[in-house]
Amino acid sequence: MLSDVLLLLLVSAVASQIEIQTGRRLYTGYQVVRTYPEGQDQRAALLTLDQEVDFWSDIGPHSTQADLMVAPDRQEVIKAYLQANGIPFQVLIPNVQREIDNENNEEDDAISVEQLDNLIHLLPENPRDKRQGADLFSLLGLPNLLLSQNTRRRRRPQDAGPRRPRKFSSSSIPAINAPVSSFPKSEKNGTSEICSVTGMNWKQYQSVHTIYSWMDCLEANFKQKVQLITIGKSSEGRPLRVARVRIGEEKKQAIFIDGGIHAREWASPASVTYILHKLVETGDLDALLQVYDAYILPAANPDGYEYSRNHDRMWRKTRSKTGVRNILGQECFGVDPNRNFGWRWGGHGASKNQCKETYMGPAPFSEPETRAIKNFLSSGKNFKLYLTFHSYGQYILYPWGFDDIDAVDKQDLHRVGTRAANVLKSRYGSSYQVGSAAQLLYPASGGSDDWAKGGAGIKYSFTVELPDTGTHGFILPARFIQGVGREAVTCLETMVNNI
Ligand code: 0X9
Ligand code: ZN
Repeated sequence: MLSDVLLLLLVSAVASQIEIQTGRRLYTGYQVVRTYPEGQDQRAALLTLDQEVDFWSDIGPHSTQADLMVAPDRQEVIKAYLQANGIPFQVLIPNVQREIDNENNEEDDAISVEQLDNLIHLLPENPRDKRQGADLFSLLGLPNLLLSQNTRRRRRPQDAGPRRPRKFSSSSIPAINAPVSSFPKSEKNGTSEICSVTGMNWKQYQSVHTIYSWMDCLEANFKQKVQLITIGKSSEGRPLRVARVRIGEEKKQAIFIDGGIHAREWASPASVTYILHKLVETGDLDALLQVYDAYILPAANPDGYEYSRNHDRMWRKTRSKTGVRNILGQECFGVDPNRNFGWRWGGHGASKNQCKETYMGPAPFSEPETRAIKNFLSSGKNFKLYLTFHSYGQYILYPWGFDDIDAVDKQDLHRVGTRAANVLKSRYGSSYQVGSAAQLLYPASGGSDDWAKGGAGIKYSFTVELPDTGTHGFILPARFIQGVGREAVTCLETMVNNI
């Protein structure tokens, strides 16, 4: 009976809407629904929706919330299914396409971290505080109008008088409650102006082309500090480019940071380039560079990122060919890079199905992107910290991710993660949860963090899930980039000071 219903749901699934002129996939009327499963039966009930919805967050054996993106013509039946199974839910995003359309608008004012925080705190922060939002909207399936209205950014009134002149502190770390200004065209030391000719800025999300032009410019203009290294090529032939940032001649112990492993998590490359900007152009992180060489890979999955920019905003994987078609006859591309690393590869949370978002690939390191990172991390550089930025959820995660097993030095990892979370809280008011990936999120094998620790032997290995906690999810409006970038910088600095 259940399988009949599922088959019916499956067969009636519509082909996605495509904007013919641009070849872009549209998400008009798609909703993101946050569900709050209680117990194994409800989690199992959610997992059967696998063919029907796109899970924005995975479900583990202890998950108490999961976000699902649901196509317009499935919403009624999915909500009825949730109700029938007693699973509380609320609509987080009523129209995904509207978020996409507004995401990359350049605005005059960057939003302050305090404003960001106010928005974020409209939602329950702790996934275990599931009653907060759920009771209001759950079983009736009412759209969350309150949230969607309150989280719209208010425009500055026309008659609000002259703007205050913009200021920019030479420090990357604004004082608590200090007004946070937008990113200026030129900084006091004038250095950032040199490479802004490439079109790089943190008011908008940038293409791989712009990011790479800017990196070229950094290398050309900061010869003493920056050297670019191409560590490999993506499936579609894009170079995978690492910036080495070093002060002085002598080789030091090192840190490695990557962004953009998952294509649709745009906050990640934006924040990692922001870190690179702070390392190179402002001198704000020179203290760090007295002790460490920094290796920065801002676009770890450039094919996926470009595909997400140009064709399907919600693309997650790489773009390699699998040679397999789905039941609708469409070719299934790509491997989840964060299921393709070779530490306990192929275990929990990784799919063997080529058409799934968490496809682990035909073999560990089958993807040129993951292979390049592996080879680089194994190249004898004395790495002390591996830091990979993802979004969303505001988590600081450490190994192990493949299973609910404590790392032998879990206490050390937890101490460093907690320190970073505490500083983020006191400086910006932002809440990050800290824990092992498998315990706090869900078990998922083949992650880069597990391989950095297990395979490359880097003791301090972290995955940071950047903001927000679900208001916008993956589609974080560009006005938040600088606030989130500052949080990424603070996270890095605090970790480095505590390892
Ligand atoms: O599932 C993932 O790969 C990461 N979450 S995301 O929403 N960005 O996709 C978390 C990875 C945590 N680390 C491991 N499971 N090893
Ligand atoms: Zn991710």
